Amino acid sequence: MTASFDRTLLLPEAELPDITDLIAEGRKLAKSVSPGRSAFMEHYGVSSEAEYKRRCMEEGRIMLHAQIGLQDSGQTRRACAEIWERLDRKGYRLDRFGFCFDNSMGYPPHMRAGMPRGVSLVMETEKEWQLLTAAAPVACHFGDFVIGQPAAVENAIMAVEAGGTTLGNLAQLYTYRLLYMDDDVQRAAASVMAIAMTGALPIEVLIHSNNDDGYGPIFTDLACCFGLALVERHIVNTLLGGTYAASFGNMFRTPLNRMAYQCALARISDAPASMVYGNTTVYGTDYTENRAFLANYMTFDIAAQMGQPTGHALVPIPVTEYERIPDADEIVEVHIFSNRLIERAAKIQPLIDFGVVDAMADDLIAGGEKFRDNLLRGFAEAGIDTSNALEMLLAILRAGPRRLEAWFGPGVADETAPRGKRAVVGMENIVELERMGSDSLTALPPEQVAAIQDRDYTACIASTDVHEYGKMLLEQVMHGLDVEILDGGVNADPDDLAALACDGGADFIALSTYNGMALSYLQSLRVEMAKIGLDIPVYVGGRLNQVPEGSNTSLPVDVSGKLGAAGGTACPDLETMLACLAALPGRGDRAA
Ligand code: B12
Repeated sequence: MTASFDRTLLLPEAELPDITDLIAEGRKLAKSVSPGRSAFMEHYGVSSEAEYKRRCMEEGRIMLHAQIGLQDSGQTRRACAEIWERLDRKGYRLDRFGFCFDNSMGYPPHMRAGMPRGVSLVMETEKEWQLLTAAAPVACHFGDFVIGQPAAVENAIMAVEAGGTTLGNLAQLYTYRLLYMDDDVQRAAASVMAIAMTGALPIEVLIHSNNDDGYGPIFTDLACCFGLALVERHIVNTLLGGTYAASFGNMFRTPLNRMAYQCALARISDAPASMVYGNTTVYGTDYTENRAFLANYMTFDIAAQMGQPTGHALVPIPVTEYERIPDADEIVEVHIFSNRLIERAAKIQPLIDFGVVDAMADDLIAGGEKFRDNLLRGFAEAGIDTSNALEMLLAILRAGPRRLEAWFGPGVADETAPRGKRAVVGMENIVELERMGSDSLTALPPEQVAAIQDRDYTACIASTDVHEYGKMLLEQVMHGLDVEILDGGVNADPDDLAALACDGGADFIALSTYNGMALSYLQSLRVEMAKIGLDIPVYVGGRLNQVPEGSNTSLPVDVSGKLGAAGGTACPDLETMLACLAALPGRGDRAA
């Protein structure tokens, strides 16, 4: 089944930037870019990370990646050097560092100063990029806020000139909309140019796309996620002359799904891939429990790499990750742990039945190819030029995951399934989320249920950033309590959100926030609400923290205690908000 819609639904513009010009401009730029040499390149005598990865694949070496998320670039450099040295002294090798760039890095350089800052790394000068790649002989993965962002071209040039040869993150084009940046055409065009530029460089550059950062987590069928990776590969490799490298893992809970996805990627790609993230969604506040999850997913990821190397470096996630951004000690600890697992894995790998993994990989490939073919046919029938990378990227971005799945998903029709189709391979997080929602509803005292249902509430629900699960959970629970919902979307701008709540007659705003801007966002929202005379409760949940001005650790601190004074109600959990809602005066009472 394919969709039936018209081009103007997704591409209403009379004219878009000319794709031939964009590609030509990108290729011309490549001539003026001088690829730099990093400490990693000098140490291993390679011209790119891809070359190094191929060498490791031949040697059967399992590569490891550490994600580093401090805000200050000097502290980041010192942490990189320290982590590498401490592991080296133990006889262990760290292959790559991934830098968690701050979302403010996605704005074009001239706009950055006045834009909201999150908790992650900010690089102000060219020198800082150079110093970062010189800090340790470890490949530098510029995986976030480069490709897919308004600053794609500027950031890609900086990265390549500093010696970076893996750049991401194409999937973020769809989901990492920056606050106050509405121009998705510019964002997609900049990404097209940057990718075309990398394809014309004299060195090999991988275009990383973390499938979990894009629409992956919102699809209910993993085959759609794989299918979108196939579409992206077509866009990057065939339409733009770049080299696509798919990444995944944050959202993948079961070893079988992890192994099968890795195996399916190995079968469809001839270039080395970037990295497999550890499963971040499974962690909670208990470090001992987290260690059990860590050992579980790492063991099977290692076994999968031993069976079928893909060039993916594995990313063991520090056990503190649920609570806060991990520090150097925690990163060193998790790498020692993982190196010991690698040493032991050779004895486990032969015990695994790879036939089961292969069978699921077959399903993913068959389902993914069906998704890709449905999408290419559906877009073409709608009048979208499927040989035009800009049109393709924009159409995907604007269609969104729910429509893409409903239109092109490979599952058979099933009215009871969330998107009307039975998943080929179910997404565990969506299933888990639905379980959380129904548990919450079941556990709610009947008098609270009755009180909320009685109130005839309208809720305006939004997320301040890309994290959508908290919002989805809120929607499910509000729906279960007969609360009408105004959808404020994700990456919601404070002014748009205030206007939506006001125009839609919302009784309250429920805000989910994760990027370490809980307080500053609430303050901006209250300013916007005051401008239009709106005074309703604002419930805030998620990660209620922020990096304090002038912090010398650059780690975020809890701000829940300050939200009340800023006009919000801090909600450590759903129950806090539900108790407040049951106690609020009803519509009739307020009118009177
Ligand atoms: C899933 C996830 C992602 C996914 C999001 C997928 C998606 N489309 O939703 C992806 C991979 C895309 C992602 C990206 C990023 N992430 Co993230 N992510 C997470 C993760 C693993 C889970 C969060 C989640 O959704 N949980 C599921 C929800 C349902 O459960 P919960 O959080 O426990 O929420 C409970 C309550 O808080 C409540 N709740 C939630 N919201 C609300 C709202 C209201 C009103 C109420 C009443 C209740 C409520 O509901 C739940 C049940 O009680 C956390 C780490 C972790 N294990 O928590 C990091 C985490 C939130 N991410 C983090 C970061 C830094 C990022 C990035 C900025 C990294 C980067 N530089 O690229 C980007 C975001 C960039 C952007 N543009 O916004 C940090 C935040 C750091 C901080 N503030 O201290 C965390 C904590 C990881 C870490 N330790 O570093 N992430």
